[in-house]
Amino acid sequence: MKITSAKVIVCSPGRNFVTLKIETDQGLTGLGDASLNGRELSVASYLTDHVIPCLIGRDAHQIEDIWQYLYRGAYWRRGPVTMSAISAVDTALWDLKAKAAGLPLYQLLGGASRNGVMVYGHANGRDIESTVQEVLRYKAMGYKAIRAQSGVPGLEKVYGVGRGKMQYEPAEIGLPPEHDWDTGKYLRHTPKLFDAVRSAVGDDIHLLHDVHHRLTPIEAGRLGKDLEPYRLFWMEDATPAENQEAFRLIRQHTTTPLAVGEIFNTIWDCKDLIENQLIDYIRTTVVHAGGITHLRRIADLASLYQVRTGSHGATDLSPVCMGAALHFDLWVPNFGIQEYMRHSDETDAVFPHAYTFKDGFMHPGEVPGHGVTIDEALAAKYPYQRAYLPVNRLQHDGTLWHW
Ligand code: EZ4
Ligand code: CO
Repeated sequence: MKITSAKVIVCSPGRNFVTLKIETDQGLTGLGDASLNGRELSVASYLTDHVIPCLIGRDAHQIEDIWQYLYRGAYWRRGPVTMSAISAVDTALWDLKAKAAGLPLYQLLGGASRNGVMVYGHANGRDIESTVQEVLRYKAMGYKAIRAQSGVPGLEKVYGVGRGKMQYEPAEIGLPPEHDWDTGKYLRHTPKLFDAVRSAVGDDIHLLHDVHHRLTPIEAGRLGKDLEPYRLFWMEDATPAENQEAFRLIRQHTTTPLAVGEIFNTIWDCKDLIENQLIDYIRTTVVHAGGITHLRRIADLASLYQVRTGSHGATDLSPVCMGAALHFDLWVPNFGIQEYMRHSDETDAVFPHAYTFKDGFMHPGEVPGHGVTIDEALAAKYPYQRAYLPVNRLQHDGTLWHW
């Protein structure tokens, strides 16, 4: 099965997505997601200008060889732009191989290990009361696991809390918006939030929280300890992880399970965290960590240390990534949970898909391939719009902080 052509489709049905489409001499096409929030056009250029010319004429069945060729062959290894591009190629090739075999992708990985994929949804509110209401709304929709984020008194904008009734979407059109931050206010508020949420929702629902890199390791240790009575499923991105060793300090102070990895792009970002058992869940994704091929490698390393998967699944990862991720999740032996932030109706219309949600679980469907396609004519009606994630500054003196 020879690769005859490939192209990049950039569209913005509510938000920006980068999609790679590979065509073969068998008449089959494969799709891969290459979306990188706020840096979409860099990945599009990386693919169009540097990767696609190297793909033409290759055997689409040689997924591993093409992966190694793009990783080692670039000389400049790793990084989010490179790895998102490799991810897109890898995902499209798995899609093709599964279509050629006439099987849903999860069957090629080794078949289903479970009946469905437990996902968690996002409950966000301006204050504790509205967040509690959102958590109860998600519970009523059938979710077994819910992430709770609330506004913090005295802070204008906080990660996870949208404007008005709109669906939460962190990237905003134009140049990066600026948010304010105060660690003390957040640390005093968050245990109160989970005290209210846990007593309202009962013991049977898994609760999660995303710190979004805001804390120092010792502050994260303090928060983890304060949240222990509420039995969280995990505390996510408690501190930036460039220094993997930082998690040792958090670990020494709390039994709240730790999750990290949504911005990681290779196994090397995860290695020390996993081998030293400093985390409980690894959140690397199909689109940013080298596709199915590399995610499988990370999950196998993690399985040696009882670290489970919990892939990132925000709306800036396209339905193509979500479809591929669900096949991976249905198979991977050390599965933990999958994040699921619902896409807008416009996005779902541009990317018709076989995956479904029912009673808190998702299933990738039984269509050959990963089960996600693109309506190119509709996609063309939504051109790229410059949009960026916010930056954060400390409220008291304007120092640039982690967002
Ligand atoms: O801010 O995907 O767990 N989910 C998250 C996301 C990230 C965005 C960044 O592009 O942290 O909402
Ligand atoms: Co996150």
